[in-house]
Amino acid sequence: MNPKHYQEYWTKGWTVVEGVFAAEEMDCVAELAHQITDRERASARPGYNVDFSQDGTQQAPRKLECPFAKHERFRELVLDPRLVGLIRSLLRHRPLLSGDQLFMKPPRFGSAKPYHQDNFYFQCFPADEVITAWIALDDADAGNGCLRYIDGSHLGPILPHHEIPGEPYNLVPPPELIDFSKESIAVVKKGGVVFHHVNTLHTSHRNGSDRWRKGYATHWVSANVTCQIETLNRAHFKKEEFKALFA
Ligand SMILES: O=C(O)CCC(=O)C(=O)O
Repeated sequence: MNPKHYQEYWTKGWTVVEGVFAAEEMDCVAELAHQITDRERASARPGYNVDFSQDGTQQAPRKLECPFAKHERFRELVLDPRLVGLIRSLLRHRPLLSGDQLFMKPPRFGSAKPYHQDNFYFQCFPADEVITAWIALDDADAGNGCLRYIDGSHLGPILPHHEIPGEPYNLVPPPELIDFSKESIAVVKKGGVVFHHVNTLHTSHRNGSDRWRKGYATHWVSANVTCQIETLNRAHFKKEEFKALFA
């Protein structure tokens, strides 16, 4: 871990490490994600797992849940020492995988993910021992809806979040509580990883480009982390079939 990344993570609440994986490795994983979302199409929830074009005539996958539990290849990627070593350095503790989700953001109509703090959903403490590693399966930039952060927001409180009408899966803080002057964009190349603290405010815009923007978000905690809601009850590292991977 380069000290610049460590410093940036703890000052801004996020950092980008380029070149963690090779582009070809990302293509294999992306292909697998497409195969699985194709298989799951019949049970996909519109708006949540699937995005629609404005005229409603086209649809494409938006989100694949729990890839780690669905295929060995995802497990190999997530547990790769190149990734786990970086997380361990930032977290300062042995990382345990709590959950994962793959955000697809299809070309032209991939929907926005509004501003939020993961810890409003997770409620895991101490927050400094909870981190997301977002693996770029495509080049991500402002054009195709890369991640955006409010620098330093991990140092503030967890804000109240309210449901967006018609989108029960999107909870957002009141905009007047967000300091938009501190927004930065997290441009990253395929194979790079964006790390963020669980309290950092982040968002991603709609994908108006003709390119995919796929990111595999993996959520990690240390063994000290506790939670009053069900987040950790369904954590991968606690599941009978995966326990040995985190022993
Ligand atoms: O990939 C995105 O657009 C959203 C990702 C996100 O909210 C997260 O990883 O916590």
